[in-house]
Amino acid sequence: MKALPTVLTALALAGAALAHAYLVNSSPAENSRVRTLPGEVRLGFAEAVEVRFSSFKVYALEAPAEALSNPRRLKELAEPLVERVLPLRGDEAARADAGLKNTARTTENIEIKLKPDLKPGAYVVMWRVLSVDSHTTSDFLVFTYLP
Ligand SMILES: [Cu+2]
Repeated sequence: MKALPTVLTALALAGAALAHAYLVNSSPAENSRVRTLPGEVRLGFAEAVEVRFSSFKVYALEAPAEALSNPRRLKELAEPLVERVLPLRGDEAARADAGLKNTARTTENIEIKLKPDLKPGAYVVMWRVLSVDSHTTSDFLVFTYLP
């Protein structure tokens, strides 16, 4: 029975890790193809995020045509872009999004407006969120818009 406290500690730590604001759902879904561009991207997080201290962006992803049906390749292409542009400020003109619809200070459900008339291709939705438990989480997802 000596191992029990260790197991319980491990479970407690796992519970703390799970409390982070990780993504639980999105629309468009990760790696999905949409034929019609929605007006906004929706992200659902496991716990509420502090909207003002979080960052959400959508960027078009430069990708060769043959990569558009290859999620792994798109993810590889997206990684350096996310690293480069997620920390940027004042990059509104380069982005495919037009800011957040959200007005509440904290929420689990983020709505990112998309600019109208976006071109077909791959898009990266990226975020760095501060959750209400004070943890920061960063991630991204890719979807393709191919009418
Ligand atoms: Cu957390």
